[in-house]
Amino acid sequence: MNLPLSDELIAEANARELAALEDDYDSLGRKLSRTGIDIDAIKARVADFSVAVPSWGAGRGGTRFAKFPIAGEPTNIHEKLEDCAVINQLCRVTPRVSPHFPWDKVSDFKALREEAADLGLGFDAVNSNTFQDQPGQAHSYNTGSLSSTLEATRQQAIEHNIECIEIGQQLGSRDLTVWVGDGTNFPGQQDLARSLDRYLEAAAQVYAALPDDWRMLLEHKMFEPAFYSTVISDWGSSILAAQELGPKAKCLVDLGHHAPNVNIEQIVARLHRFGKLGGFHFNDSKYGDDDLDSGSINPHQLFLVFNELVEAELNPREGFDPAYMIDQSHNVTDPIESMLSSAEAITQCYAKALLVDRAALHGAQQANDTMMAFQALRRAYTIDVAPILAKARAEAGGAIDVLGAYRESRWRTRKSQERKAVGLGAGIV
Ligand SMILES: [Mn+2]
Repeated sequence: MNLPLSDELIAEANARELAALEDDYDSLGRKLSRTGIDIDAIKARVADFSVAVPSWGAGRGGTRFAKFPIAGEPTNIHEKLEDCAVINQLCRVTPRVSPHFPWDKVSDFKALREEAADLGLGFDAVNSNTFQDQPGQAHSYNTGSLSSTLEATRQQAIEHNIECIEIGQQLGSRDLTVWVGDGTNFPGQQDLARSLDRYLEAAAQVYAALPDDWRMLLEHKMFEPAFYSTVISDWGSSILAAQELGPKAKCLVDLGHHAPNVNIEQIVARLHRFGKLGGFHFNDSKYGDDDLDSGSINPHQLFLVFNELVEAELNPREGFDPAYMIDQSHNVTDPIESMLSSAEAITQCYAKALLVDRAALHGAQQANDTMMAFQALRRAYTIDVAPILAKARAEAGGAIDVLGAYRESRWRTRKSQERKAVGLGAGIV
């Protein structure tokens, strides 16, 4: 393996932090043992946890108004993989990258898989793109893609998704994530029922091309780019489509793709109940699909989502194996720093959910003791689990202080001297 940062840099940074970490870890261990929790067992669960990072998240995002690139930003999939390797080397919870096509297209995918493996990375779900036109494309997606009224356009979208499956097989992926921007901006623009029929018929052809051990993850989104109606707008449309397509079709919940204040943890529980929870995209939002950093606005909601995911782990339904991924847009920060911070926030919420006294919670629920049921969650939420994560990271070769070690590495500055500049322009990602 050929990791991007030097092990000595991480070891030296850790040496300065180790005594304080041991002290904090031992103290937290004594506190948890008083309630019968073995901190080392929690640490082992945390060490097993992982979340994928999106290849496109390695670059700076933007809004439809502007994008402000930074010097040293990755310009192609090879440089994106390098940056993702830096993230994983420091935090040790992001060993897989979710690629996006055609953005990450190369001529030799076997070589790309080896290149990633050499950086300590594998590939997660492949993402198709039928929401924008590519140079030289025969049919525009300006009428939609899988639900377009134009048969040739639908066929092109089907073929693109099947090509993504074929690429994913070469990369070692097992999931195809399908998000379509299809929808309308005007009442009457399209028939609401017939557009779903067209989507289902086209999606069934993609589904038919799935290898036996593959899943098709349907990602719903309430609005944008379409602002009046969206074909797969909510978890209801998503689960109906997944049920119609078959057992390999599952629903993917993106934290940002709902109406404000929707109870997303309940959606997680519902989808799991029917064996249809296939994956989760982590981000945060204030107004809508803002793609803010995970846990930056509402960490308590993130904890409540993980509380349901841990409940789901304890009560698995058929094939429960959710694909966890960060999906956010880094418009004003160094994307590596945002993903390090987000991976930490996500793993913290997972660790806190593991600390919930399930017997106390379920007992209080059964006894209709509302306050004690809530307190079972609150007690876990208020525990500072940072020492558990830091120790798990350090034992896996990562950094105790991930952002500190990253800044010390001067990675971005060094890359700004090697990589060519990214152009200006708008760019929702
Ligand atoms: Mn998403």
